[in-house]
Amino acid sequence: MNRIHGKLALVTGASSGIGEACARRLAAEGVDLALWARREDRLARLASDLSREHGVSVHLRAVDVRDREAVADAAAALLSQVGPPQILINNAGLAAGLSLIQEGDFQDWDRMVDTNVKGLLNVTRFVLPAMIEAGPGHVINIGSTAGHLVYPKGNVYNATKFAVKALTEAMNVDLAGTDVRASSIDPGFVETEFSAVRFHGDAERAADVYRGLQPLSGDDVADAVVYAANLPPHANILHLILQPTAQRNAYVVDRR
Ligand code: NDP
Ligand code: 8X3
Repeated sequence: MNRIHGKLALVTGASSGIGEACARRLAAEGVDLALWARREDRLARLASDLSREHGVSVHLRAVDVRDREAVADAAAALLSQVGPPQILINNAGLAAGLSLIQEGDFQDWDRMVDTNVKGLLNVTRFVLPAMIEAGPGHVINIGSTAGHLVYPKGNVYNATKFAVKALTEAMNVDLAGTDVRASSIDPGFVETEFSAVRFHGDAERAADVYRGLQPLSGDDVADAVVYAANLPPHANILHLILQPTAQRNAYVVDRR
């Protein structure tokens, strides 16, 4: 049963990877879209594909979620031109670097905290009040297995994803008395641009992350997102951990 047809979903970080896959999967279910990311050319191509292939309406905006004023403007434009989304997918995020905490790079730390935590908060703060008023609604945060178990040199990235886990739980508590629910979908290794971004464009090092195993695809994660979004209003996934079968946990990775 399709319970999301005709709804509006705001997807942040829709220009690649998991966010793009969510946009494609949601459009296939007949969900109208608002797509945010910094690379507007990519959003424009995606929007034109999706409206042509699925007949959904797509509203796009170049937004850096770290820029609170830009997020406020984008949210105001969305709410006045299209209306409140019923589904908010807080996906924009990244890892920058992989180093011991005593050797960490301040710029990498700022990028991760400002995007994964403060960016998610910026978007949520400017969009959620209208979602609550319009209800029912669903906030789906993209967390990570990195938010359940730390790994060596993951330190600040781990901390941001532990924060996403905490914020998902906090949202659920604070949303009591409303018709909005909050979930996190928490993947392990997904082959996207994530590792190339983490290693500052070092493609060989990025490819090595997925060596000898079949990682998840963005589509695998999008399936989980749609499953959560499509649950009836009385049911909610709080956290859904989705790993490649070969990634038994952060430490036991079955590479063949
Ligand atoms: P990608 O690098 O492929 O996609 C990241 C997306 O986030 C891009 O669309 C990028 O768009 C957007 N983004 C990054 N920074 C900003 C910003 N400041 N403002 C707006 N948009 C931004 O990686 P993934 O698809 O893998 O990552 C998506 C989410 O999934 C992240 O939160 C990541 O932590 C999480 N995740 C990823 C896993 C993996 O193994 N790949 C596993 C678990 C979780 P643009 O550059 O155009 O702004
Ligand atoms: C991304 C998964 O294990 O590379 O969140 O941190 S991992």
